[in-house]
Amino acid sequence: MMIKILAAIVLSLGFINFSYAQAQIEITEGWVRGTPPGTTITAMYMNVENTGDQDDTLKSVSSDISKSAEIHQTSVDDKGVAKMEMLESVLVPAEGSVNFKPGGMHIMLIDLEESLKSGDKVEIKLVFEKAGQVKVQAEVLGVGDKPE
Ligand SMILES: [Cu+2]
Repeated sequence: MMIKILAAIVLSLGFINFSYAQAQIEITEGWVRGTPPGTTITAMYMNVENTGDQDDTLKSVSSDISKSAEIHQTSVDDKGVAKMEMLESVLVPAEGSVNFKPGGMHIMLIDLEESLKSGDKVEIKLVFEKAGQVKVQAEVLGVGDKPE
């Protein structure tokens, strides 16, 4: 009986240590581009900072305001044509950060339920391999606006 209790204590201590060592994710500067009427797709941008001492990976994204969401990378090919490709995941290095910004990586919100007006707030859910689910409140900016 005593051995069982000791084992339980050791296991729970091990678990606590493990959770302290996990990656810690902080999202700042989250914003979404507003949409003109009739547009059903837009992009969300943010800065993802990993303050932990282990690498973490963004694995999936979703939102309540769109039927689907994808991680995209915009790139310009050798003919000067911009195109977007879908990324399966994004590595966020320990004590590092990844910036999602116009012309680079973004979260594509696809099949919006309604158009997004400047000043609206939307919630985006990010799932990281180690940090788990992280919710982001992002402000909607005007169609042509840039963040401050
Ligand atoms: Cu895109």
